[in-house]
Amino acid sequence: MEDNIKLERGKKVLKITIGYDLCLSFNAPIGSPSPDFEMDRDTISLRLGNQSLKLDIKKEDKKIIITKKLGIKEKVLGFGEKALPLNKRRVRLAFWNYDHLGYNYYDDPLYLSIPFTIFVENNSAIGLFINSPAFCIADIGLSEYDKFIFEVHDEKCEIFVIFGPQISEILRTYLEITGKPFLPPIWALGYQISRYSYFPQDYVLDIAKNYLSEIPISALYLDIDYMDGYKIFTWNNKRFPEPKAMIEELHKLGIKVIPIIDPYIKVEEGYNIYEEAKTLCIKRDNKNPYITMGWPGLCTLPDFMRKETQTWWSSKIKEFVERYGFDGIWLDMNEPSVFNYKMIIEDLSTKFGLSEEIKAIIDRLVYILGSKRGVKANVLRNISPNDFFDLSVEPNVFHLLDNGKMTEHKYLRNAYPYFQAKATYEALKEIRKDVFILSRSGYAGIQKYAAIWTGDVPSTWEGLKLTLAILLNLSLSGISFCGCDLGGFVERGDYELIARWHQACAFVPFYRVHKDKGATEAEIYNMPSKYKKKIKEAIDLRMKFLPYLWHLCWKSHLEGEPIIRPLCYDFQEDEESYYIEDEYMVGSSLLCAPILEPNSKGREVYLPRSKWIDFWNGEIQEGPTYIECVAELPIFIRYGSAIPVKDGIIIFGEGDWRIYHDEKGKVAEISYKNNVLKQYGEPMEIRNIMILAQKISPRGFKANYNRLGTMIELDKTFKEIEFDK
Ligand code: MIG
Repeated sequence: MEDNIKLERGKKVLKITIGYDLCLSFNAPIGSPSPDFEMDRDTISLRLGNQSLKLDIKKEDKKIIITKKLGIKEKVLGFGEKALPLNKRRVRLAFWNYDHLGYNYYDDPLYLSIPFTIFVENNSAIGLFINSPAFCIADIGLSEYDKFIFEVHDEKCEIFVIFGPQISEILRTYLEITGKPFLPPIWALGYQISRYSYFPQDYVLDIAKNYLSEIPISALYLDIDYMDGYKIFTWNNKRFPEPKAMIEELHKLGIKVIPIIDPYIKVEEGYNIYEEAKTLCIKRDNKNPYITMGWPGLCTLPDFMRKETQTWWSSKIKEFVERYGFDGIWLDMNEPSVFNYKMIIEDLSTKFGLSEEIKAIIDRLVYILGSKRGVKANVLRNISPNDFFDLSVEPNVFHLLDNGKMTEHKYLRNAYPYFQAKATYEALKEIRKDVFILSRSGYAGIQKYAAIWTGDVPSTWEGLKLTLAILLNLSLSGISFCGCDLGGFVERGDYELIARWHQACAFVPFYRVHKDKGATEAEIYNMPSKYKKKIKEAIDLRMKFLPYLWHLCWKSHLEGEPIIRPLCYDFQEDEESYYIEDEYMVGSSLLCAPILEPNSKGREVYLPRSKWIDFWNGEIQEGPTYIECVAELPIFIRYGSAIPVKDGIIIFGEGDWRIYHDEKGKVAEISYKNNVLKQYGEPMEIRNIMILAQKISPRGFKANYNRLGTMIELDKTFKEIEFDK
């Protein structure tokens, strides 16, 4: 390697900087222990405790190539939003934010790029975060079985090697580097509703009221049709004659309102946003703006890589949110995704004089073929940004950076949504106590600013299964507050699928129903009662566990722990746990094993090493084991858990429990066998306790209980409860 390489030791981290002037740079956490290392030409050998790692780092044809040997049983986890199993082997992944309509298993890339992975071999984990927002490729044992080859298509990057040996430690350190997840407002855990699009105004109010007659909802989203000709920061006054009054009324009903905002700026003389932003946009060359096609037709895009643009955007967001009283912002198309294929249709039209009708047919055709977009991660082939030309900004247009340098899009595309979310976050932070942003695209670090949903997943059983895998991949990559379109987005599966989807995601942090234009009307109040009942039960169950989810949001925010996670996070030593992505842990205390097949009454559930209690029937199981379980939504509580729920606390574990509370009757501390289970967030009042174990009885208060699973009402005077063995 040449000499423009810098090495810094940090707490359990070695940071290797190659080149200068990265547009988004992160610091290694300060402290010890820090790894020892040696460099011998292209090879760097690192060691900390009994963990070691060897990386080859080479520069070749304007690329940086990082190589590492892969063990036969080595697991490769993370890498963000990937439609792949937890353990990624024999695949080639691209990092290029991409609008992937109707994706399926192994379709790659998707909307968001996170070049962070965790290797696990013999129960020992090491993390690797390659910070480059440029086009990158990870070849994980595809071209050579025993090699991990990461290509950065640029001459600069930062490489963070993160030592474990626990997966949880690595994730925590990664979040110290890139930033802890934002703390969502509590309403963001509620049931939220959306479709493409709710309008006009009266209909929006009707929908809200119809929902409320069935189930509480916490937020309603306005998709692109609220705008005037898809021009951002405008209103369609015909559809929404009094937006302010409408929002006020929704607020009175206890419903938050969140509008979608795309990045497109319509090229239109006299449109104030265009006039103001003209000079702040991505450039075709030194003189001209980059003009492309987006929802409003010909448009340009703000160049978020520049402070000046961020400040401008923040001021627009502030103005818009304050004027109408919105409660959050939904950022879509921010990969950024543009309709280059429409430019081609326009070119054809100019050449051959196509009618609007023919143009519409071609457009529809491309939309349908859209599900064939992207590339397959398990097929060996060369990949370049040109593979994604149909919907991506051209790789060779320019961003003007703060240092005055013009830099091509391909070197920083993946960081675009990061800076947009940052500017949006900073705006909301100034005017709102609680900030909530939902973003489709993102990059490492986006977790500080926004929640992420998994975009346009097909409404199929495959889509449902896939969604769980993607959410777990996101969770292991620092995106704690993630979710999906409940029921799927593209097309519309049957009611059974929609109901199962609501159950499967009952504990998923972001819980919003959403669907495509043209998809069958499927608001729950219009559903057959059988399915409506199931969905309502799923929502009730979620609401029961809301205090636990809230506690986990705090934990994620303060300590960098994922809210939902794959079994291998809590049971790293368990080989089986790396191959299970149809079950998930909710914090460390609850295991959810949803039913993901049509026409089934139950499923086989894997329970890792621990004692577990079936939440529904109180049966105790000893893991590791596979069991047959018949339930609408199988859930299990782990031994030694205290879970705060709406009407009390659920505890499972024999003997040695102590629960203390303060003068207000709020839980101050729970300890179990000398382990303190700390409460985060707003401490809860304990009115009831559900004891899920036969062999304990409380001391210090009187209670009539004996039936497993019944809540015991407490006498409010106690200060401390102790449980006998
Ligand atoms: O080109 O705003 O993923 O949730 O409803 C499609 C319309 C644009 C894509 C988003 C979807 C949203 C839709 N958008």
